[in-house]
Amino acid sequence: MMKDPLLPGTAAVLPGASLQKACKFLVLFCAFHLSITLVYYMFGRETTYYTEQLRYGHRANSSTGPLVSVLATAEQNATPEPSSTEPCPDTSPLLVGPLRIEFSISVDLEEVRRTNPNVMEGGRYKPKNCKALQKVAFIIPFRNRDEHLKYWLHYLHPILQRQQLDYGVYVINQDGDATFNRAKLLNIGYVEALKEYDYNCFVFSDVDLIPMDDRNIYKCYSQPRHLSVSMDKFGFSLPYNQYFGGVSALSKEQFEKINGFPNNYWGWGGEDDDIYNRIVSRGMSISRPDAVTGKCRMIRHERDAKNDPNPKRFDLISHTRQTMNSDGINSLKYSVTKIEKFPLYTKITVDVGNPPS
Ligand SMILES: [Mn+2]
Repeated sequence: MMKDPLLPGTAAVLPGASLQKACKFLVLFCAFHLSITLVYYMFGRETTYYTEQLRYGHRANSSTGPLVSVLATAEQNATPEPSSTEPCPDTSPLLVGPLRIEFSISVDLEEVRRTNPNVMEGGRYKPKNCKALQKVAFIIPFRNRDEHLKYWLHYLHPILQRQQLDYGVYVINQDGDATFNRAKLLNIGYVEALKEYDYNCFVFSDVDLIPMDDRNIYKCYSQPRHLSVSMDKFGFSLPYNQYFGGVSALSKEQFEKINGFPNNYWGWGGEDDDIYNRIVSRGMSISRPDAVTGKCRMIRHERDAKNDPNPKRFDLISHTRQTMNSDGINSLKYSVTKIEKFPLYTKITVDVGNPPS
């Protein structure tokens, strides 16, 4: 007959020695566990796991359990700043992917300023907890588009911070009402930004283009980068293979290699094709994000006054190779009318002159 071990008195059936052993083991295990917890509490803040978490923000909190969370708070209070000399990771852990972009909302710049407290005067930012991989100047050619600029600042500042860039925003405002000259304004932005800071990358962006995915990193690559590859205006595809308009990025070296951009394209069109020709003629190629990551929206608008299609553009584009050595950053002439530091951007008003009559 089997004995039921749960019946009273049946404990005696177990050998007394093994029960004692089991209890001893349990007590030892508890003591061991307690001491490990204590050791972690005292020295745990030194572990690399923990410093990683601090450096990259606190996204991991929910999955790491209460002990680490408590430590994180304690450590934050003890020392305000972890080292910022460590380079930022290749891929920012802060990216969120696809974004909802709409232009029906109204944007209040005071509110944008409040919600981006780490952006410094003139639209400057650098990550606090790591050293950014690139110093990027954003150059926006501009005239009378304050409404569009509001959207750009509203959407781009949070994106660029998540991309962990050391950056500055430069709005290059063409003074007067002569014919618009986009490429010349871009050249001026390059020169003026370099006077302020040691930028090594330049992103040239139209004021009315907003990326729809923050994985489209607004930085420089081993080849000149075309960033606005999938515009809603063109049915989310490239209008033609050589298209280099909208938003592009060139490193300082790449920009110097092509003598910057042309100064003699007055009015709408052609200057982006000239830039494309310059790049290809110097043996470089265009790098692009894929069509999904590269999606972006353009704010619908009427054609600006004094920016009619340039009738000379086709002739000019066909001679880029002959003209590019004498027309570019080495022949740039302009004067600065005014430099204004706003909380979210630097506005540089310039006189670019008039088209030849
Ligand atoms: Mn436009």
